[in-house]
Amino acid sequence: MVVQIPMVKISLVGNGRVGKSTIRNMLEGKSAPTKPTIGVDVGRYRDDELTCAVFDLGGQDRFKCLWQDFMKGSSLVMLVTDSSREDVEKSKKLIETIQKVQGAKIIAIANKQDQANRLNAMQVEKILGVKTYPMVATETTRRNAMVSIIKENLSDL
Ligand SMILES: Nc1nc2c(ncn2[C@@H]2O[C@H](COP(=O)(O)OP(=O)(O)O)[C@@H](O)[C@H]2O)c(=O)[nH]1
Ligand SMILES: [Mg+2]
Repeated sequence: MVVQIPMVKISLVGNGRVGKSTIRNMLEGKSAPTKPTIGVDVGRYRDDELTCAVFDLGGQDRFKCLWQDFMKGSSLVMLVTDSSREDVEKSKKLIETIQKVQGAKIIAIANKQDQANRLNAMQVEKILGVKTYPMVATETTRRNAMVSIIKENLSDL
């Protein structure tokens, strides 16, 4: 018997160059991207328990007007920040737009924890007001950790 696993939609949002596409590629088992995302890229993650479409939304300001439409139907929205104080403060302004997505759980990823002068996940969480997880998206060994973060937040829907 073939068991159908439902497809779950996940959206990655955040400012430009914070690591959204690197996270999408990491989930797909690919190495880091070199080109900026134009509009939207869709990745796919699949294992025995979970199949998901990972929407990676271009972070440039000119695409932000499209976000709300692209995020529709997401079970999980991950707000990605590079964990610099400047970017975290900027990201805080995005929370309101994200909160308009009906039925989506919202979490934040405090990426680039390998870089100097970054806020840790707890500090980022205090500023953004949503559950925040530390990440280094360029380290492929963190892939399992990334998958666990997703599963943990889908299971309590
Ligand atoms: N040092 C470091 N660099 C990262 C990390 N994640 C992504 N990058 C780099 O940051 C740059 C922008 O990443 P990208 O995924 O294209 O950002 P996006 O615009 O949010 O999609 C690339 O050069 C990545 O290799 C990380 O955790 N640590
Ligand atoms: Mg990108």
